[in-house]
Amino acid sequence: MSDQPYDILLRQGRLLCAVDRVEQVDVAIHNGKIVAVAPSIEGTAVLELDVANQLVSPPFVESHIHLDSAMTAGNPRWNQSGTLFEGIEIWREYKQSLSLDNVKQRAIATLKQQAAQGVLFVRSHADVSGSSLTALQALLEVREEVKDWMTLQVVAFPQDGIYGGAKNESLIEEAMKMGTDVVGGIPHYELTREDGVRSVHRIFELAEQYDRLIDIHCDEIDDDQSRFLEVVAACAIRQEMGSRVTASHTTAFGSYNNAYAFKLMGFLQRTQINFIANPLINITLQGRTDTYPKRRGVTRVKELWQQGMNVSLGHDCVQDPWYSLGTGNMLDVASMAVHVCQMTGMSEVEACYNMVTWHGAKTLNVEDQYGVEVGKPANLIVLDADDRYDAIRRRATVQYVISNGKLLAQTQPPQIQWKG
Ligand code: 17E
Ligand code: FE2
Repeated sequence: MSDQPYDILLRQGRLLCAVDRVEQVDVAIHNGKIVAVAPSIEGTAVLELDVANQLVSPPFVESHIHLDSAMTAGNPRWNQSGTLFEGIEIWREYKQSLSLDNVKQRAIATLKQQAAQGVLFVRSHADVSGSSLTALQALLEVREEVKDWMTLQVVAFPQDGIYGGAKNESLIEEAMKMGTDVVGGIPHYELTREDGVRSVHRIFELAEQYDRLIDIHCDEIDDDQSRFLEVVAACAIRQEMGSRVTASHTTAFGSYNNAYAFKLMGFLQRTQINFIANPLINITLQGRTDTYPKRRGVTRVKELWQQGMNVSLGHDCVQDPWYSLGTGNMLDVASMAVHVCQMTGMSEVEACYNMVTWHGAKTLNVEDQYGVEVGKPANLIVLDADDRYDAIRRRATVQYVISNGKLLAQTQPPQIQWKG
């Protein structure tokens, strides 16, 4: 480094490493890159931040959200049954009157909320079924408009099924040509089991033809006979696409009998596919047709993680027909996973933090751009927390968000004035 000042110097932060270790370091940032990470860095900076006793972490990764429907809760009506399927019907009504500007404005507002809370990588689904590609067009434009501060991947997601409407198969192919990053699907909601199997094959075909990643809403139902995950596994093994493939939700895996689950787990380990669980949403959507005992309706997160599979966590929804709450905070998601998946051991709590950071980066195939390491793009966050456990337990404030080498957002942690 010359005697020129750095752009940003973080002083004495507690750096979270991918392995469960915390080191006290200074971090120097210049021209959008991390240029030094060391116990003590000489020199000055345009902006020096004293982050002693605070946690320096790579940013949160939101690996699964639907930005096209975000912030529409209650429109045109509330989801009374609380089910996935009523949510799809409400969205089908809402999407009749989608406009480009309306989708863009809600998506950008949601992305800003996420970024302010430390999320700098997002994978969003865009519904490409029905009558138009408005949602997709809007999110592709948003991807471009936010690219200086947010990495956004867009999935072509046929909410009504690739074979659930006359035009849907051609719409998803058109979406590939328009430049989506990922091809999606929803085999458990295709009209027949055979259509479901066919849809998975078609998705793999499109991914190969257009050289795209795959992320399928798979078996998001409490039906223990919903078994499209095995079809995804078979295609991933045969096409050798494992790390480029993601199975989202897979909630039926929580209902499979153990003998079948055991066999399936062996197949899955051969695939190296990624999993995304959405515990906030599936703990509320699933189990709705049960009386008691009532199932949790979340996939086998702990067991997949224990078997060495890559599992990340998504928020899935922010104020939409499926889930009316949410602010986009990934620590809410990690906290819910700790509870619902019973990951309360210390290494399990830490794993839940990793599922909203490193594991998400792996799911998105962005590991080469991700991490607080010299030479990488300067994307990092500073949390008002001691470690992973403390961050999740207190849903710690993200005090600084640095994106591409610039301070993007700053939040003051709450201060209690004791008046006793
Ligand atoms: N669509 C779907 O099929 N599943 C979901 N969880 C959401 C939308 C939010
Ligand atoms: Fe979803």
